[in-house]
Amino acid sequence: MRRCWAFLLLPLAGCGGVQSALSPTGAEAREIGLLFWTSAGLAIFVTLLVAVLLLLSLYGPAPVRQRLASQRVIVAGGIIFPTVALSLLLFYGLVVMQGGISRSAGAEGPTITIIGKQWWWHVIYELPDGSRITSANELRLPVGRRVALLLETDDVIHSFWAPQLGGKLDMIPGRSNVLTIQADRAGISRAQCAEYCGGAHALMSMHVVAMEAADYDAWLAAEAAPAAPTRGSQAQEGRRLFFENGCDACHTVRGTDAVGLAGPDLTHVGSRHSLAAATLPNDRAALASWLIDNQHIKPGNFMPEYKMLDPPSLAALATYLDGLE
Ligand code: HEC
Ligand SMILES: [Cu+2]
Repeated sequence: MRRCWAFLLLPLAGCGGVQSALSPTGAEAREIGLLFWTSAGLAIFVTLLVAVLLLLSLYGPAPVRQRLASQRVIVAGGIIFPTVALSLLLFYGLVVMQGGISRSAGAEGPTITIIGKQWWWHVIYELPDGSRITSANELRLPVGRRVALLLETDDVIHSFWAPQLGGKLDMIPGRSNVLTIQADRAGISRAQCAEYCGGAHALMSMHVVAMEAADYDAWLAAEAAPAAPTRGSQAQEGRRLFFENGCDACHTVRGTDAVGLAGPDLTHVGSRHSLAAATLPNDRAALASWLIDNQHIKPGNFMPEYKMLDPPSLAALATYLDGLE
């Protein structure tokens, strides 16, 4: 019987890991974590205090009960204490918020624009020299550098939330909201769209990869380069099928004739940690299943299925895409 209680602890399993505000890996998230624990601590203290006072006023000795019934206790405990405690908490919350706003002033490059799309992320890195590098469905950050994220949308309201790194901020049509974050250590965490944005909203996630500054600069230079040359006959066949099937109407592969904009940039798709906004792992098998079965994998998404592709064609396309590193 007693073991049943263990089930009550199950939800706690969701509190650790790559998408948890309770295990911060960035300055912003650390402050929010402290605010959370302070509020939670205060709430627990008040709950216990009220419980004890309630028990005393019901079952305590007569003199104690009489004291608790006095007007002074009611005014002090029922009006003054909550007013002071909640005002202090509000003030603390505002200070944390203001800290987040003023931090954006000291942001170092690159400025990263993230545009929410139904149901993926368009990511643009802007270098100090003004050049722009287009990518998708993965955010990479340099450890120890303060980075300003410009959060925008092309369609409906989305919300960017990488809980280990900072608070969430909405992406609102016609606006560019600035969120400044800084990763403390290298590693992969996870972001999630946090505002219901239509059918596949729950499958609109993204890996956030924090890299040591030197690795980051090397990665950014590689990301800026056009697609790797297509090597091997199978990959070349895949590339031919890519254009024959009209994939280029929606996807860009820099360095080729594919300049479509309706879907994610695929120039370096092979080097990402996941596919379709962290819906699938990124390997050849997953690429092939995405092409023929994406409406089952991510219902309602805006890419058509290519059920007519035979296994050799699928394998060729997957090899081509996998090679775009
Ligand atoms: C009508 C436009 C359209 C066409 C045509 C199209 N796609 Fe897509 N594709 C999309 C959209 C939109 C997404 C994003 C889906 C999502 O995650 O919500 C996508 C996602 C993808 C992804 C995952 C990208 C990532 O960042 O994880 C791959 C790979 C891909 N498409 C390959 C192809 C290939 C290969 C073809 C041709 C056989 C093709 N697409 C044809 C619109 C299209
Ligand atoms: Cu969304």
